[in-house]
Amino acid sequence: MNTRSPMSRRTFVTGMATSAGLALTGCTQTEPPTYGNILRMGDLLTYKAHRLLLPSQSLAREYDYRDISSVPAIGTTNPADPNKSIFNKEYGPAYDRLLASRFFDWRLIVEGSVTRPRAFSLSDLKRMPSRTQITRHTCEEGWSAIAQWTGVPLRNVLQAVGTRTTARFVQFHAYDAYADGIDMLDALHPQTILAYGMNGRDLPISHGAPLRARVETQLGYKSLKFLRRIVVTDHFDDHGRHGSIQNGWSWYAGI
Ligand SMILES: Nc1nc2c(c(=O)[nH]1)N[C@H]1C(S)=C(S)[C@@H](COP(=O)(O)O)O[C@H]1N2
Ligand SMILES: [Mo]
Repeated sequence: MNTRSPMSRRTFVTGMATSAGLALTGCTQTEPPTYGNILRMGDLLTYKAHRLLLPSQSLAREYDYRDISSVPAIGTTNPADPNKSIFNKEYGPAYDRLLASRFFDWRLIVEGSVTRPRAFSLSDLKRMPSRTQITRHTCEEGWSAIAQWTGVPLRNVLQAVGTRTTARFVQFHAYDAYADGIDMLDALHPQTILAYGMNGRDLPISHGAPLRARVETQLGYKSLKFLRRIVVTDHFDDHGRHGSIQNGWSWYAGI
């Protein structure tokens, strides 16, 4: 009697992804994060499959000027507004003061697993190499929009502060109570930029002034607006109730 049931397609595919993931773990530095929660296994599989199947530096599609569309402003549109649900009591009022100085006193702190932690002014960042790209923003809510973004590649900023060899993640902290992170592969991706310009002008307040992340390889919620601080870490951190997982969104949202 044959006691072995035929392997279902799903078991097969899952098995493939899992062994591929294990193989990947063995050969690269960017081991996938551990969520410690079985419901998050799907994210883990997506992460492993993407990391295995997609060339790590393959570019997201870039568009032409005539493709530029209007872009709705979503989530926090001004961190100084106490009526917003993710208002931060400490940094909201600080943002209000920075607005008054037209971001002259604003600094981006970059620290953590780096050899030369530093605070960058907006003009420091504007003096660094820049990249301009016309890309499609895809929101988890189902809409997408195309805009032109100008900024400094995150990899140049990471070079300037000297990431340690143990560094594996880059965490973004904003002026609202929102924080999120990406792995080193996405952080070093040529299209991952810290944008201070949108459609040829200064980044508008509602879209994240003075500086926002553009992570073109993932869904829109990974592109944090209103950046305040970047922390390079050796370990995974999903930021609990300040992170995307509190919305039921996966930490990894590759597209
Ligand atoms: N700090 C911060 N960053 C954020 C958000 C937010 O509420 N606060 N919303 C996210 C979501 S869900 C999307 S779709 C985009 C929206 O960017 P936009 O307002 O420029 O369209 O920003 C992302 N980054
Ligand atoms: Mo979104």
